[in-house]
Amino acid sequence: MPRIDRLVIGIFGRINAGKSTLMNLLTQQYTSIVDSTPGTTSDTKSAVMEIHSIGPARILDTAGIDEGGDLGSKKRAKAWAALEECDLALLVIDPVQVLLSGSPEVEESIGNAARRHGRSLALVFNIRADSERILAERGATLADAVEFCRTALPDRTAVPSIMADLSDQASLHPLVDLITRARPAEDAPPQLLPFIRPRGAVVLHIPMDEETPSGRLLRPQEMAMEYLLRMMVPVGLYRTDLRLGRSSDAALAAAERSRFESFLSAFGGSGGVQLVLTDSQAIDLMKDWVPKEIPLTTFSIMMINQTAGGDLDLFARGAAAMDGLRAGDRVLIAEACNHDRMAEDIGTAQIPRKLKAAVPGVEIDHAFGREFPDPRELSRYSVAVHCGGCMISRQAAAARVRRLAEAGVPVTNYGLALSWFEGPEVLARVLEPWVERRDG
Ligand SMILES: Nc1nc2c(ncn2[C@@H]2O[C@H](COP(=O)(O)OP(=O)(O)OP(=O)(O)O)[C@@H](O)[C@H]2O)c(=O)[nH]1
Ligand SMILES: [Mg+2]
Repeated sequence: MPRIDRLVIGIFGRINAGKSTLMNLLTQQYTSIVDSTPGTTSDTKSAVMEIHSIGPARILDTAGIDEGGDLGSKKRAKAWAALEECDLALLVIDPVQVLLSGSPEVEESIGNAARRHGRSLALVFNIRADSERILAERGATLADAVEFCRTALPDRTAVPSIMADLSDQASLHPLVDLITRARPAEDAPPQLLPFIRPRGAVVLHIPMDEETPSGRLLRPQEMAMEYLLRMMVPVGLYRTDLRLGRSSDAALAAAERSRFESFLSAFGGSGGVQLVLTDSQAIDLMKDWVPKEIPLTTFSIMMINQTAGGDLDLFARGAAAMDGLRAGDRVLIAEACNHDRMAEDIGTAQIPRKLKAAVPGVEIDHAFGREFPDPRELSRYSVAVHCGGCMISRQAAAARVRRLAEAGVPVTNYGLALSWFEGPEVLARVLEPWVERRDG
């Protein structure tokens, strides 16, 4: 499954402003239910599409953020989460609705939140067939109403906007044009393995345990293979039997190690292999089996470097922060995908076991799937350990990192944490290929 970098467009506004109407106009189908009942959209509705002249996009239609009560605050939390992870926030404003309500405070809070999270913002004034007539009855004009709404917004003259009747198909063109103008400038994602050169082979070490799904390889493994083949780099695939490799029977363990060593030597000695890229959970074996002169790193470090836009340093600092963990400190283990968890699952079994052994008395919580604590809840943690994030978008991963930064919580990932357990030299070793690149 290729990783498609989609532009994420979020649709926000007060109840009944016409958000779902906009969703359906953009996707050109009845994606979201449109109804005059206030609060029709509850959960965030997501649709993927190709927008001509823009490319692949994901559109998020959210609930109105101004609903009261318990359900209202649950809907609001979902909408704010969508705001954090979109690239561009479209704020749908019905100027009649705002003027009649007497205050543009809902629009103001969305504008402020977009600014606080550094999201690009554009305004869509939804002008209905009867908007002008209703305003005229109150002695106001459309221009008055629009100006009234704009006063509430940060940088109000600079925010791009359109006025359109969203129930009219003819509004599609100006809408796409607005998105084109307002979308943030693209920064190219960093290369997957930027230090690789078209010379020696790269060995991908894929041990496959009982959790490995059959019928396919994992996404990071496929991505690495594709990247290396494009680079004309020879790729060696190798599977260790972890049970044998870790066996207390020295002869069995030695035999498994020597099987790996003969594989490496088949490439013509250490000069023939420019990197061993391993599943992080096998770092305990690889750190000894891979000769020191061959660079060694892990799939999950590769993934987090790309997902974090090259800011691997942040995660290295998070790993260093694990040195300061003491009894009673809380650690959050976060995993972005949902899978059924087997006995030796990395997030629920391996890392907690090693962490408790390394720091007796440490407390561990988990966050799985799409849910992620807000900065207030996060501030109780001393460190967060995140998975490679291969199943969530770059934007969603970045939103999590921002939440952690806001809460002042150092963050690291599975690969770095598993290397940290093996000691400072091993941690430095798996980071070295990435550091070299920055110096050179
Ligand atoms: N005439 C006209 N009606 C519109 C327009 N936009 C929305 N409506 C109507 O306004 C009502 C609410 O529209 P929705 O698109 O469901 O609004 P929403 O913002 O998604 O509402 P919630 O999900 O309840 O927050 C529906 O009855 C729509 O038919 C428009 O541009 N022109
Ligand atoms: Mg709706």
